[in-house]
Amino acid sequence: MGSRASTLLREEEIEEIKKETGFSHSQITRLYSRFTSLDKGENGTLSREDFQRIPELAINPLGDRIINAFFPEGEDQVNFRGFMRTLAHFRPIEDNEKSKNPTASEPLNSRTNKLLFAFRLYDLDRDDKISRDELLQVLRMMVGVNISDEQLGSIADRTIQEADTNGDNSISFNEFIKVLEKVDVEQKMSIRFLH
Ligand SMILES: [Ca+2]
Ligand SMILES: [Ca+2]
Repeated sequence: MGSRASTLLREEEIEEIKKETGFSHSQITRLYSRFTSLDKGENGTLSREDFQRIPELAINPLGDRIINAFFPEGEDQVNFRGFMRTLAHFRPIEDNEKSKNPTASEPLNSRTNKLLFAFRLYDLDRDDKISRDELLQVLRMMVGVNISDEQLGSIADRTIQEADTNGDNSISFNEFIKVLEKVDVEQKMSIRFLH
């Protein structure tokens, strides 16, 4: 495969990505050129190192976790399709999507899918529960070194106590949703992409 061929995006592929992710044609082609500029190996996929060159991720305390979310389990490369599927979680919900037919399949950028994405940033072992330990790890990444382990521990305990309604000492996805019921997740988890 020549590298020239991999720099072109076929029309059919754009249409498929449009359907799957809700991005517009021009957003897809712009994000594709961003993708290819990050693709230093010029093999049509991104590695973790490629992602680390994105400044917004490099400075984000959860950057490594977010990067991880782009990779299917056990893989260390992501293609453009997979890249777009993950990015779609951050696509703002447009007004005309809010009143959508409820029987249609849930779009990737719906509130529930945004929350699920956030939940998985915590749930490192993917057992569908956030344990005290997993919560502590994320808290530590977010607050830096100014807070003692003891204080962090009590924040984690309190958070779990408040969220945990079935008493298993961990936070399930449903419990997570309830905690964030009043939080404007749509706003917080949206990135304004280029138009
Ligand atoms: Ca877990
Ligand atoms: Ca629980």
